[in-house]
Amino acid sequence: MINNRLNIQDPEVFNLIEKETERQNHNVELIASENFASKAVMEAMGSTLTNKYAEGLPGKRYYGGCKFVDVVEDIARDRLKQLFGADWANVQPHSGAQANAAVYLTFMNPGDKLLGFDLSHGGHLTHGSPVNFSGILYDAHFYGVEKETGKLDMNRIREKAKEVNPKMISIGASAYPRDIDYEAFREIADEVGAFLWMDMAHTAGLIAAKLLNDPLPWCDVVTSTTHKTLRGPRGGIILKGRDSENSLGKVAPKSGRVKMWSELLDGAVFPGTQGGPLMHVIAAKAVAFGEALRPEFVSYQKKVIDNAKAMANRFTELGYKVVSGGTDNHLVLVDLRNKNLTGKIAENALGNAEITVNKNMVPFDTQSPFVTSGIRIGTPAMTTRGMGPDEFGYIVELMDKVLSKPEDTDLQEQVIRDVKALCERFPLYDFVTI
Ligand code: DSN
Repeated sequence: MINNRLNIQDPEVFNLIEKETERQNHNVELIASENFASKAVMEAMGSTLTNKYAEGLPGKRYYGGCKFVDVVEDIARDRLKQLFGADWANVQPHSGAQANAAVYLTFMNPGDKLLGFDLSHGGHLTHGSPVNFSGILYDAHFYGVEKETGKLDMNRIREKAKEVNPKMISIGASAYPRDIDYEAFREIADEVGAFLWMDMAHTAGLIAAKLLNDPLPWCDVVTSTTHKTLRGPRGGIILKGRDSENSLGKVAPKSGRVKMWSELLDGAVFPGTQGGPLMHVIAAKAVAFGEALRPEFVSYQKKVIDNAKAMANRFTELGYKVVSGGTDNHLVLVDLRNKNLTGKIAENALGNAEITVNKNMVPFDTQSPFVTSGIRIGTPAMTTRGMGPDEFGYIVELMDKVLSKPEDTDLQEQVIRDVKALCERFPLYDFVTI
C-alpha cells in the first residue's frame, strides 16, 4: 500500500482499506457508475489541501491563506471549460446531487413544475423522485421510455410537456443505454417555455470525447459527477450550456439587482447549499480534467463503448433480453424476466462469484426497487484496467454460467477462480500488495 503511517497508527482502518483494495483488484467490477481513478488523482485527494477552508470563489474568499488553492481552483475550472467548450463552470459541488440542488435553487421555486425522466425507466433520484428533495419540494412529473422499444420517443415527450407545462425539463439518466436527442428536447422546451437541464453524470466522459451528442449547445445548464466515465475523484460540477442568459430571462433576482445565471448558480452552490469547498477534491478534479484533455482519454472512451456493445451482443446471443436491443454508451441493461430471475437473485449470485453488478429496475418493471427484474452492467471500470471485447465477452459467459444455476455455490467457487485469473492479467494498481 502507498502509506505505511496509517498502518502504524490505525491498523484497524488500514486493514479494511487493504481489504477493499484487494476486493477491487480481484473482482470483476461492472457497476456502471464506478471507475478507477488514477494514482495521481488519488494523491491529490490525499493531500494537505484537505486542511484548507476556502469559502467563496478564487479571488473572493472569506478566508485568508487561499493564494495556492485559488490557482488550483482556477486550473480546475479552466480545464473543465476547455474539455466541454463551456464559458462558465463551477467545480465546487461535493457530489452530483449537490450540483443538482444548486440547479433547482437557481431555476425553480418550491411548488414549480418539473418534467423529468422517470427513475423506474432509467432516470435519477434527484430528477423528481418522491423520496428525494426534488420530488418533495417541487411538483414533479415524468416522461419515460416506450414499452416496445425501450427508447425515448420525442413525440410522446412533447405531448407530456404540453400537458404538464413545466418550468424546467430535466434530461439525463442512470440506466438509459441510448444517446439523447438534445435538439429535439430544446424544441420541446422552447414550445412550452421551460428551462432545459442535462445531468450528464453517467455519460460525461463519452461526451467529452465527442462520442455521444453534445448537450451544451442545446441545454441551459449541464451538471455532472466527476467519478463515473469522467474517471476523476468523487464529486460534482456545473457548466453553463448555450448562451441563453439573457434570452429567457426567467430567473427572478433574489437580491435588488438582476444577476446572470452563472452568478446565481455560483451563489446556489455557496452559500446556497454548501459551506466550504473540498479543495483536495477540487485539486483532484483538476488532475482528472488534465487527464481527460489527453488524446488517450478519447481512445479509452471508444473502448468503453466497444466493450459495452460486445457485452450486449454476447448477452443477446445467449438468449438474454437487452433493454432497447443494445447500447450506444457505457452500459447495458438486462431484463431477466425471460430467465425467471430477479435482479436481487442475480446480483447476489454474481456477487458470490466476485462479479459486481447492481440490481436495477427495467422499464415497466413489476418488481419493487428492492427486488427488480434486471441488472445494470457498465464497462468503464474494467476498460480502465485494459480489458477489451474478448475479455468482456468472456465475462458475459461467466455471468451466464452463474445465472444458469444461481443457487450452486460450487459453481460460484469455480467462477471465482476464473475471475481471479482474469483479474490478475489486468492488475489494478501497482501498489496492490496482497
Ligand atoms: N447512484 C448513481 C448510479 O449508480 O448511477 C447515480 O447517482
